[in-house]
Amino acid sequence: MTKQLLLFFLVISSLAFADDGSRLWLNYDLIKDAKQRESYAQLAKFIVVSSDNQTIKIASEELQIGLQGLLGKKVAIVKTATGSGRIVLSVNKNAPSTTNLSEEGYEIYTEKDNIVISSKTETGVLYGAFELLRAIQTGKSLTNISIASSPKIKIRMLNHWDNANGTVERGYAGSTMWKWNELPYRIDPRYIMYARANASIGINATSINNVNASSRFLTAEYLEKIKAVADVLRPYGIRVFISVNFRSPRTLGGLKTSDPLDPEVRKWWNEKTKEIHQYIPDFGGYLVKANSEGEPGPQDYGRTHADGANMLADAMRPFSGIVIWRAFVYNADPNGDRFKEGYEQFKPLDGTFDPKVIVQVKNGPIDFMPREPFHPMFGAFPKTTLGMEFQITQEYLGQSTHLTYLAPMYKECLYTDTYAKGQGSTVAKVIDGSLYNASNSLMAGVANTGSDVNWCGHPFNQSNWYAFGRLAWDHTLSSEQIASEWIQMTLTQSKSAGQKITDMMMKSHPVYVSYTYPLGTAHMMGESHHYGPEPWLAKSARPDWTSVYYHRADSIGLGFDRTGKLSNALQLYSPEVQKKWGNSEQCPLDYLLWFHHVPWSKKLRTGRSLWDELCVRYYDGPVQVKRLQDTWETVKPDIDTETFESVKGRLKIQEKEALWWRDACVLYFGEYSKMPVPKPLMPPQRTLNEVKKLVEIYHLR
Ligand code: GCW
Repeated sequence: MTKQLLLFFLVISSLAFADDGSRLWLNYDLIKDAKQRESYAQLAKFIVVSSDNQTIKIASEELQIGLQGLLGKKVAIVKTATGSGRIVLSVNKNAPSTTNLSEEGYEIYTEKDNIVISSKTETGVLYGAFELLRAIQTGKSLTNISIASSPKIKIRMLNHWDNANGTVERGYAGSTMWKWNELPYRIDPRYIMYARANASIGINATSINNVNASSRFLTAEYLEKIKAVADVLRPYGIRVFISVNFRSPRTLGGLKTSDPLDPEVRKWWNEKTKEIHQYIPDFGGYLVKANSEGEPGPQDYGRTHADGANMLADAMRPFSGIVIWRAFVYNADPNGDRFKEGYEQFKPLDGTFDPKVIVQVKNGPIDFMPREPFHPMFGAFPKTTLGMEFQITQEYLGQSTHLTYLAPMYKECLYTDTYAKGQGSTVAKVIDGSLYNASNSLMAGVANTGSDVNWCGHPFNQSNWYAFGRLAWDHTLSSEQIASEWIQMTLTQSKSAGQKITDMMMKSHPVYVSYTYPLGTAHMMGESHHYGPEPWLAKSARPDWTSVYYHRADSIGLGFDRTGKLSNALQLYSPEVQKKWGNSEQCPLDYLLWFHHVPWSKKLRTGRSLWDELCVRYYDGPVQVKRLQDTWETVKPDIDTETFESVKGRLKIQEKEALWWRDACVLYFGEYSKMPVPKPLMPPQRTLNEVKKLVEIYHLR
């Protein structure tokens, strides 16, 4: 064989086996260990279903596809079977096994060499089927398996920021996955993959369009399209929501106003809501961004957020859906503090929202920064149901090129104590409804899906979708466990490689923060595209869209004093939190500059001055990225070639850009501190102007 021919065959065979990432964590690759395969096969001879319900059919077929892949053999779906090795799917409201389960909860147990998946609902059985597959994918023993699980949060939701024109706001994985031009006539098979992936992690709601919403989504033409999507997602337990533009009564209905107290406007929404239900009988409800970043809202008519939300809740009254009203609002006040805006605008409204309304609050008070203190609204609104909004898409977190695993960041927020009702009043308890006995609960994640073959751009970005869903189901799961599950289901069956990759993932968020926003700095990214460093940004359409507004660097020091002199934002928190963060000597270093303006030469508890500590962290970031690269090299034999190369290339970009962040910030802040980069660190090899030029390229038209 000639060399060329050999090369050709090599390329072809590697393509044939290449993993393009399209199957996400449901790749169901054959279990390599034959013994283990055989032991599972003994317990999986038949899938027994006695109902022809569509969701149960989906559950049984998923088990069949999964087992076929994992065990390499076809397991028959039957109505009855005798003997051992049956996997029985059972929906039974009154079975003793389901008594302590919520509607969507499930139990998996063994009964005489058979495995039973039992739930009060079909969707619960589907979740149980995925759990059983996950147990096999992650190599768990099924002998005497006994799992009972109910979701901690009721609405576990993805928010798509997808536009009618096919783009995705803050999307880094191609264009929208919704083919608006083809719907309702063609159903892209990816919708089914999307539904399976979501159901596998318990996501049960999705808002399909951008919160910067076009009224188009409420036209009959689009409702037909959305209906087609809802019909696909329904049997997977997923309800569809629509983001609405508050001005729709004017733009779409031809009314003179969209004032929420105007009877004509109310009538318009009532009728529109009825009309939507003709297409989508189980419509989830509305998601609204109002009076925020130029979007219309009730304040345009001198009304409050509650007036707006309650009007929509009224329209939803005859139906089971709800209204999700976002608290992401802020005005451009150069002398104010954006940190306080959401809290201050909503606080007087606590107790005035309709029970059908959930107020959706971003995890932090500014805007999905790589590290933010928890939003002060959590714990301060006993009479309002607050939902959590996390961002899965990595707007400020390296988009599609930096490896950043977000479960630790989500958990850091969820497990911070608000002290609202004494010690142990964590954000998680506010969100899951247990702190205030709320009847509803919500965790939403801004989706990172797109038209890319692998859905999410960076292969590791899939893990953030996965982690979000797992935590929305059960926020007590550890970040390590979630990472390790995802790796085994997606990347490799090798235990040692899995351990190394878990380690990489667990380090990735702190590493990212280290070279971008150490010590509690925030919002210093490039204007509008939000990528790369631009700490010198001083002019923008709004003062609170600049960088200098946030870092407040001057000849004395760095950081935003929120203890009272410049802003009293700290007072929005309970006294215990104020005590923890309000004293610059005790404030955790990760949050320090969120709350304090610290002199450059001030000695921190690390023994270094602020300036030295800042430099040490900026310099450590790129070094750690190199370590990630080194570790990645060692797992090469255990990873699919295409995935391996894709991550390897991205880690190279990440290193280059970590150095870019480091040099930009160290050179820029050095102009204020007037202090040298501490030895043995080497000062940057380029000038501030050279780094600024790199950023200018981004703004060239
Ligand atoms: O994070 C910011 C984004 C905007 C986004 C806004 C929001 C949808 O830069 O693109 O708009 O937040 O959450 O409403």
